[in-house]
Parts: sequence; structure tokens; C-alpha cells
Amino acid sequence: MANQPHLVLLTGAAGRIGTRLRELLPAYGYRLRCFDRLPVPGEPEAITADLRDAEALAGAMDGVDAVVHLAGIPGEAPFADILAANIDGTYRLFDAARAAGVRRIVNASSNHAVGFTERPADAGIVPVDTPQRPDTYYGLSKCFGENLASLYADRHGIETVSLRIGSFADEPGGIRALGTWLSPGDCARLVHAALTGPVSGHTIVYGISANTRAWWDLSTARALGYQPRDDAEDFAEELLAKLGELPADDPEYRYLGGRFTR
Ligand code: 15L
Repeated sequence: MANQPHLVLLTGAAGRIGTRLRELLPAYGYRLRCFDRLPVPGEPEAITADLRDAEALAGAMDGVDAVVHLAGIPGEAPFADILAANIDGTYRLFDAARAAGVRRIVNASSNHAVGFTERPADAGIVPVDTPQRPDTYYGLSKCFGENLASLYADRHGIETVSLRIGSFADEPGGIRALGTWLSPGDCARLVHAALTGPVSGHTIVYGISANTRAWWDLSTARALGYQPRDDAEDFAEELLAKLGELPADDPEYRYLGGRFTR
């Protein structure tokens, strides 16, 4: 693909999603440069540093066409920690990318940016233009990342895509995940689409597999070229037999953010 970035900086490369993307993305033709606070084993190009190490970050951007930004605390934490890692860290990442002339940033947001949104009474699909409604400081930091991506698209002309990731795992881990699951293979397909698809300004997409009981609208993801292949329904019978249906007033069901709203 002519428009496909060659060298991609992957932040959070040692994390749960980063580890699987390191296995799966090279098959799409990318060369990955990994960045993480923790050592990233077995990677020829890996930088072990904090996002707030300006020199390391500037060096990491050298020659980079696009960034996939996964680094940060992946759940709720004290505000000071979220502020340092997710808010300040994300700002520094975006600004270093701007200074280096990076063309596109794929930003890992989360369903928790809209977590206090009530699920529709008919359990229908939630539209892609659902306004932000964070359920935690973590969700708030994801709202910040989305707004930063919007600002850097409008002010600096960087193509930005925020992925409101559902529940990333090898297999759906509970009843809620029957609607929110994102398989590793589909995650790689989504990131590839976000790196190569047509983007104008900032685009928000939901990140889930082709789940029969999907909670979110995938139209903006599909417009980028995302074609999910997996479906949590394959695990439904087994999960329902083990766990049973959740009562409708359980926060796991009532709000998009599930247990994060407790
Ligand atoms: C997330 O954003 C978290 O990082 C992950 O641990 C899960 O809790 C996921 O959301 C989810 O909502 O299932």
C-alpha cells in the first residue's frame, strides 16, 4: 500500500496489547520501534525510557512515519499517577511527534471515556458520536487523549485516530465481554486500518470484534477499512452456562464502563 507507514513507533510495547501487536503487526509490513519503561525482550529496536524523558523520546521519533500510542496506566489509579503517566505522558508523546513531523498518531483510548453512559434500554448499539462521559480518572485521561488528538489534528495537521478499545483479551472473560470483546487478531486489523485508512482530522472509532451482541457502532472503524473476523458469540454458550445472565440493574450491564462505574 503506497500510503502505508514504514517505521512505526509503538509505545507501551511491553504491555498486554503491545506484546500481542509486536507479534502480529510485522506481518502487515511494518518495521516497529518499541518504547517502554520496561525492557522489551527480543526486539532489535527497543528504547527503555519514560515518556517524560524528553531526549529519549525525541531520539525515538527519528525517521518515524506513524506512532501507535499504548503507553500508560491501563486502569484506575490515584489521580497523581494518572496525571503523570496518562495525561502528561500523552501530551509529551504528541508534542514530540509534532516536533519530529510525524504524519499520523493512533491513540489508544478506551470505552471508559464514555463509561458512565447508560446502555440503551433496548440494549441496542451505542452510536459512535456518544459524548464523553468518563467513569474514572483513567477514563478522564482517555478523554484528555482524545481531545489532545483533536487539537493536534486541527492545529498541527497531524492525522489522528483514537481507538475506544473495549475488552482486549485472547478470549472474552465474562458476560459483558460478549458485547465488548476485542480479539488480538482483530486488534491488529484495527490498528492496521487506523494506520492506513482515509483520515481527515481526528477520527474516533470503537475497538471491538464482530460480536453478535456488540455494544458499539463500528461504522467509523469500517470506514477506515477495518474488517473484524472474530465474534465473542463463539464463547457465549460456555460463558452463560458458567456465569448465567447478569441482572439488568448490575453496573456491569447498566453502564458502558461496567465495573469501572462502581
Ligand atoms: C480498559 O480500558 C482496561 O484497560 C481493561 O483492563 C478492561 O477493563 C477494559 O477496559 C474493559 O472495559 O473491559
